[in-house]
Amino acid sequence: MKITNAKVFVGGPGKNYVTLKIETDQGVYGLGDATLNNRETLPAAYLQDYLIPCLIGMDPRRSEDIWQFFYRGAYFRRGPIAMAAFGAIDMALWDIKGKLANMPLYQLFGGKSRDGALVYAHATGADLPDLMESIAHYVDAGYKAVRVQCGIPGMPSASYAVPETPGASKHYITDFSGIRPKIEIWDTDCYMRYMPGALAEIRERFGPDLKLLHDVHHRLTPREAAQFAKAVEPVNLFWLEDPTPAEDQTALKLIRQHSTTPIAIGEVFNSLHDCQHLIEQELIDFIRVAVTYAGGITHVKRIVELAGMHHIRTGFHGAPSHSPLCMAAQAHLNAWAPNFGIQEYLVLGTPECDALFPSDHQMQDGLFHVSDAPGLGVDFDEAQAARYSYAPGSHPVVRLQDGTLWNY
Ligand code: GCO
Ligand code: MG
Repeated sequence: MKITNAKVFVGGPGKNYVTLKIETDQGVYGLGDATLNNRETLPAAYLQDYLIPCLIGMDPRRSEDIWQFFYRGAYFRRGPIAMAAFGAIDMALWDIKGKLANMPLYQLFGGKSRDGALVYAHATGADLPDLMESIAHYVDAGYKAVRVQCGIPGMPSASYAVPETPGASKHYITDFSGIRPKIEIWDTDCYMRYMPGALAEIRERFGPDLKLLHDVHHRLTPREAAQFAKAVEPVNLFWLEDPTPAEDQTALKLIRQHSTTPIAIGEVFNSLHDCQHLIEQELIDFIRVAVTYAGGITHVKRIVELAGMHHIRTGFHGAPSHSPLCMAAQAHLNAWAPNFGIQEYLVLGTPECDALFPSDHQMQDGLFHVSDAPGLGVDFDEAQAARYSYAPGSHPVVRLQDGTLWNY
């Protein structure tokens, strides 16, 4: 069996999905996602210029050897661009494997460990009352877990992922007005003074059962993060995400020494080696890698298994930038993983997105039910894809009030 062709598509409804389609001499094809948010053309070029020419003629069933060929063969290993490109190939090869076996991928991993996988939605508000409304909306829709973010009084500009005016938008959307980023101004004191009390009010209003998550988005120093994690302990968060930038992994030790608030980290990691210290030292509770950014199913499965040996559960990244293909790959891992925790979930649901990526994955009562179709269980409509093209966008850049550059 041989790979005969591979194509890359960039674009989508309000997103720049990078979709790989691998075709074979037996008519079976596989689909993979290489969407690296706001840097989408780079994994697309990596695939197009360097990987696809080598892929043609390979046996698609040898997904392990192909992964090793590209990873070890690259010499300059790791990094989000290369790993997203390898991830897309790996996902597509697993998709082909599932179709050849006539089985959904979770069966190839070892079968289901649960019927539905717990997901969390993003509730956001320009201020606390606006956030309360957004949370109530998700609770009414049956969600059992919600990530909560709101505007902070005194904060010079809208902080991470929240709309500027109440009711403006319930989702954080990439700014597609061009490559030059918007500037956000951050004030740690305002955040530290306000947010623990706001989280306590949310817990008070929604009771003990609702799982509450909060994302600090790398904004605190280790000492501030330790203080914050300790202050919010009575709220009983499901997790506190990215309290500090995770390059300095010893920082996590200080947080652990001061608090039992569960910590989730890893959405910017792209390799097992980025997670290894945090996992082996048991400095986190949830690992947040995404199948796309971290080299595909083959590599992420290794991360999940290492995490499981250290009581760490999964909480795969599921920001709106991930295509339904990445979300499907994660859904199959979620159905299988003995140490599954939760899945961030925002992607599916618009008619345009469903038309581009038809599937019968189902969300019900806050649980994700993976499709039983062979492979990933998501298709890709090339005629629909022709409607879209790349639109340059960027993440904001964050500065402190005195102009000092900070972490987005
Ligand atoms: C999350 C993330 C995202 C990131 C985005 C960057 O928890 O979902 O923090 O919102 O900001 O993925 O590209
Ligand atoms: Mg995050």
